Amino acid sequence: MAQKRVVIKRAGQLLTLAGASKAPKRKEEMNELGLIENGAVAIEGGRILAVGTQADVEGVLDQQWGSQWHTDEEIEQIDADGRLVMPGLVDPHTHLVFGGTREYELEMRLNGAKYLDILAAGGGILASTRMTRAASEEDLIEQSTKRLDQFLKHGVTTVEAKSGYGLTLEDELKQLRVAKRLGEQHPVDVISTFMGAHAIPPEYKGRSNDYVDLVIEEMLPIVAGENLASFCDVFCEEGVFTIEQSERILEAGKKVGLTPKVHADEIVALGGAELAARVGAISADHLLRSSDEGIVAMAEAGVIAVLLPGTAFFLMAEYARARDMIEAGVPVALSTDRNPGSSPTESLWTIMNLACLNMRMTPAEVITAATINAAHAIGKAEEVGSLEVGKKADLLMMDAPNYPYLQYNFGVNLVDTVVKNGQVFIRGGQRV
Ligand code: IZC
Ligand code: ZN
Repeated sequence: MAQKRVVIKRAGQLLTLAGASKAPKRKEEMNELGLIENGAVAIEGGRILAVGTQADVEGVLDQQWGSQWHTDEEIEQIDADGRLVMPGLVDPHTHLVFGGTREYELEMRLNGAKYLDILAAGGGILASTRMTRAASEEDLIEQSTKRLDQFLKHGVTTVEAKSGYGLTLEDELKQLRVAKRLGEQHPVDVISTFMGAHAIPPEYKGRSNDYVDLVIEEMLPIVAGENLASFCDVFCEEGVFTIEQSERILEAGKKVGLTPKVHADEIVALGGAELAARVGAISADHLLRSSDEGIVAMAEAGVIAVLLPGTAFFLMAEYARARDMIEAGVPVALSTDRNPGSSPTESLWTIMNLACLNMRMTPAEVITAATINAAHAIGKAEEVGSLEVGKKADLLMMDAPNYPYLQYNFGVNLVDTVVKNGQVFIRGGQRV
């Protein structure tokens, strides 16, 4: 129960990520994890009541709960026994809700087909669109719940979820309603983004401006009016939406209260990073091909770079220039980009591993990028992403003695325990 009292004791390393709820970490700050040796965390009412060294937390509890709390059977006491304790992971970019799968495209790509050619031939996003349109809300709930279950097992306690496989008003609303229901009924919190501009649907082939008009005039006002999304995102890419079309959509989104996000410079360098800076986007995502000017523009405008190395890996493409971005002062976050085409994984640990080894981010930077900076990228940093008094009690106990170990013992799930809103949902790696 959310009201239950919980204490986690004897954490060998406790990573708090404290002190960055107001602004994301940049540059050298990304290496600061707020590490406390021999730490403890106390939880009440689903929120963090105390966090610090074991001695400090015990002192607070003696005062607040009375000195007999150690033996109180109503209080759940978790002995970390020297293991690592850290915030629940935040995944700031997923395409969680979709029908069907696209495993056959992998072999096509291994045989030389290009991602954008598959899309132009009516496959890719459009294949997922056909399957999503054909699915009922109940089907989508069932399929997406499996993915959320995997996220939870992998220690992800908050995800952003985009629409964009409906591409009609009704089918976009269906996806967003499913995302909302999932957030209500699943332990993982779901934050929604409207992405009607994910592809040009077949009915509008050759008439992309008419589709942009539909997104702006019909979809955006209803999505915002029904409070179904916080953000508006666009796939700004060659053969998909141009810079001009993307800017029109994002500006129209702003007018109805949706904060812009951009799929920027993923495959072709169109100037998506510059666009994100110009429209005041909260994040620009992908950025595999971004220019130096784009990186500087993002640093100056405070746009968060959400990097998705799973996509570079799975599309066999070059990785984003994370080091250049961090050195330029761009706050960097990481995400799975969970989607059926270019990154079919729920393991944010795999993503961190790729970021560490292929983008040369440090073991500390990747943790910052998947917790507090990720929370900033979805406007939730006051609630999640770090272990601080008053924040949601979303935390992980890892089967690891220290944080560098998380990048070292790769390819396995080291999550032992997941606490979400003060309740244990995973214990010993299994759902309880
Ligand atoms: O379904 O292929 N890049 N959108 C933009 C995607 C990848 C998702 C997909
Ligand atoms: Zn995406």
